[in-house]
Amino acid sequence: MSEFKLTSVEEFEQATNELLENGAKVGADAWQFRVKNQTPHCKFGEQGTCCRICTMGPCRITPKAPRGICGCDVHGIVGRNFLRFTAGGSATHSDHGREICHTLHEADPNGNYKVKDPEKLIRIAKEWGVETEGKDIYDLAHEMSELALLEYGKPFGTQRFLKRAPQHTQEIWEREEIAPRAIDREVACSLHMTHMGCSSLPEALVRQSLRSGLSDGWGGSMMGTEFSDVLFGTPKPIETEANLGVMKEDEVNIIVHGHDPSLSEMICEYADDPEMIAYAKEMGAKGINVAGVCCTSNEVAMRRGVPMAGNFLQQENVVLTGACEAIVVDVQCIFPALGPLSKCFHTKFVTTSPIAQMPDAEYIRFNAKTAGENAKAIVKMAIENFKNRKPELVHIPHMKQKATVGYSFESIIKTLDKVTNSQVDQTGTLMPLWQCVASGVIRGAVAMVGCNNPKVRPDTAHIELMKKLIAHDVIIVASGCSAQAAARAGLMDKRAKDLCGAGLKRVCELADIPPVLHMGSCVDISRMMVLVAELAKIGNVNISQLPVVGCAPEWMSEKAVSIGNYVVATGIDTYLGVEPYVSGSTEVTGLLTNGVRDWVEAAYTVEKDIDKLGDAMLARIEEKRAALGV
Ligand code: XCC
Ligand code: SF4
Repeated sequence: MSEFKLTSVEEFEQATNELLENGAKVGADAWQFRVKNQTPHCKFGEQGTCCRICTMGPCRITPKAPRGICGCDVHGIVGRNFLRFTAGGSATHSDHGREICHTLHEADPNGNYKVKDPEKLIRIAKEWGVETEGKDIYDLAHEMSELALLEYGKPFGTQRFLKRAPQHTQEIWEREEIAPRAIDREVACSLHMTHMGCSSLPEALVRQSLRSGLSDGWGGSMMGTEFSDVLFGTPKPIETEANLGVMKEDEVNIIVHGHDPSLSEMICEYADDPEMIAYAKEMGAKGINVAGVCCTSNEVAMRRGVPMAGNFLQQENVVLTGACEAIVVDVQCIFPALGPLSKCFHTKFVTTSPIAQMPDAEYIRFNAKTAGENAKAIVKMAIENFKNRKPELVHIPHMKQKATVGYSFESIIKTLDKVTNSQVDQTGTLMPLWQCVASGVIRGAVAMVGCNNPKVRPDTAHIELMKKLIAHDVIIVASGCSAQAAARAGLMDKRAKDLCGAGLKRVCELADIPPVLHMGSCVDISRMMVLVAELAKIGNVNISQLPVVGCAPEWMSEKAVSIGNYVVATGIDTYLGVEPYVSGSTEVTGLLTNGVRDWVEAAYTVEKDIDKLGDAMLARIEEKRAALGV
């Protein structure tokens, strides 16, 4: 085996520059150019001080004009904008979860979608108090999907999965009136509260932001994760590769991009179909290669080992290789730029969801009933497009790293049994992890999540922070584009253990894991919530006492704010490397970075200097350890 070396951000950039040169030959645009046209950004937007929720405005707050026409002050305006931002993210994640529940409803032993993890379905059914005895697994699936869908609109009660949290956390949520009710209600309530003439009190707006976030993390996202596992299998450790070098010069390259695994799973099925492979060969290709971008990539990497071509800010790069026959998208994080960009090459840009429709695309409407035919048509279209490739425009940067992925909560527990040094027999629990943390072999854990953002040199923050943290014996769980950054750099190669401090290195060796564990897509941050909940229970402490923090150093989307809010509201301090649009209000900023600690025992820290961000997290972890007396 060749010697192990991380891929550096400089190497990433070199590859990107070559691709931009490739694009220049055909007049391709790219985000790197558009950023220049958009800089400097609007100050009012950046600070959150512009209100346009009624047509008396838009109102912009300045020293000369401290109130909008209705009299709303800057704190009300910033708070309302923040809540709307959160609600957007919460709606998006949760609606993805809803789609999965609908797919579950279509599950059929002879249909497109099967129940691949019946055991998990039964486990959740029992958790929800549903009778499972003697029931056909498909009947149970349909019953569960209907119950799950009711979580979106039920008139009374709170989210079912809240019961997974430790008692103390549940009490906080009740006491602070942030226990999320029906998911759609929290989103609608957020829009209602921010309508002209409703809430302008920062406390009320921030409180609802937490509640709406919680309806995502412990509601819609959690159902999305759990029922995806039921349908497509619960991830187990699996080998894969990451970076643009996973694309193949002599094969049909199909890139799946977006979030919903219902589509990408089907594409993978058909790409493996002997009939399709034979057809590809007939068309002059050696085979069919599926690779992914963004979270749908994480989904199929976790379950099938499908390679990860790149993360968010690499989506244009896959087309710029000139070797992408089709980029097939479902929902979320898809650049509308892909339409015009694809036209510069032979690439087919295929949209599939009524939720994400874009110009300059081929729209093949995908749904659970026709999923098989749809996927087959898409794969065929890509195969037939192979001959249209222009060889002079093909440039695939030969850069990739090995990665072991697939660390669902369940597989983490299984894996950890290998390091158990427990006196009592507690196999199948997080006891080994707790012991590693309590003894100091591992100092703590950081959940690294979120996007790329051109405001940060792409991937630098993710990669540099991870390197620093693992060197200090802090284990990383990662998801979303952060996980892909890690994989592309090589941090999910088990050999990255050599970059760890002695304690973490030992754990990596015993458990045979990389120091950065891929927990999945962004809805799978719900897996991290389950992990901390169980760790707190087994250590008999509160979640907020654990030496664990969350970090989104390059985040950009509304979803990321919704995530941040539920992570904080779960009692986990959260560190951001990009500022949310709240700096215009001292009161809202004060609440988010400090005030909410009185409610939920955690708060946000914003720090744009990567090094300082890392130091702050390490200091917080050590503070928590000291307070625990470990
Ligand atoms: Fe999107 Fe989920 Fe962000 Fe990546 S990390 S850019 S939200 S794909 Ni979720
Ligand atoms: Fe202006 Fe008030 Fe209308 Fe907002 S709600 S646009 S601050 S008048």
